[in-house]
Amino acid sequence: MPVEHVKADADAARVTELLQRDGCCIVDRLVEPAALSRVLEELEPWMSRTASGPDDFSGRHTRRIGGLIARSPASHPLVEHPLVLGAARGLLHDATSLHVHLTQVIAIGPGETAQPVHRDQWAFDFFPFPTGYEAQCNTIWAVTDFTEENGATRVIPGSHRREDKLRFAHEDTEPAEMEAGSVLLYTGALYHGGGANRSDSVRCGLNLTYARSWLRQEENQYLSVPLEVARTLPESLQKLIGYARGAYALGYVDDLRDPLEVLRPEKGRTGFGDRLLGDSSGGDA
Ligand SMILES: O=C(O)CCC(=O)C(=O)O
Ligand SMILES: [Fe+2]
Repeated sequence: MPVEHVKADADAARVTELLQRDGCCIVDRLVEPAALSRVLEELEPWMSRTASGPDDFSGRHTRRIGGLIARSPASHPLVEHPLVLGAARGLLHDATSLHVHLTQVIAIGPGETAQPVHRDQWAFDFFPFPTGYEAQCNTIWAVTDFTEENGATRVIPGSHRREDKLRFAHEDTEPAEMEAGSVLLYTGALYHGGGANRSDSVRCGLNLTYARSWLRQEENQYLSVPLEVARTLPESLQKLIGYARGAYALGYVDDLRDPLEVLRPEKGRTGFGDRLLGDSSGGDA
């Protein structure tokens, strides 16, 4: 079964519906490709000195560059893209809030072999989440075109409902082919993996993932984003990277202070429990 594509004017509820049904979907040309190449330009100082991965999972011909919130202001509108966040919140609707889980450019070089097929939620120490329960919502934005030949992400639509710890062969997977500017969304339970790159150019993707904010972040945002940079971010992004409680009492600072108060002391006490502050949606992060 190929991956379902929707147009850029699709609403978040439709994307959530597809994530629930298939575990993945592609939104075609959601942004101008230039919005993604700007991220690469900002990351150039780090890209050029980053080595490729040490093992088959990271990819021996693949370079991964993280810390995008601090290093790439151009990534911020993508991290906070309303359609993506709306779809992610729809998928994880019963969580008090969600937070950024990781930010990473994945540049798969020529000669790379296929990454082992996996579930991203295995990062949570292989905790066996019940079938149908999603812990995270992931995206890969196509910075370059994604083709079968250059290593488009391989996915198994519908596999988010399968048993845990299954092994799959290449023939079981489909390439998530898409034009630059498009985004693949997939759930934490979807089986997938980076594709082999048989072309002579680099396949570049921007992996931005979100998780229920009671889970530990894969990329430590408190240390990846220096405090002086975190202080300058818009409030919505501060909350989204972790300066908000993950539930009523989760992540408070010293005397039951909200983490946002550390970045924004001028706000005074923001209260204890977003839901008690007249925000019936449970906060915007
Ligand atoms: O780069 C890709 O297409 C997928 C990478 C991936 O799934 C991962 O590193 O967890
Ligand atoms: Fe993955």
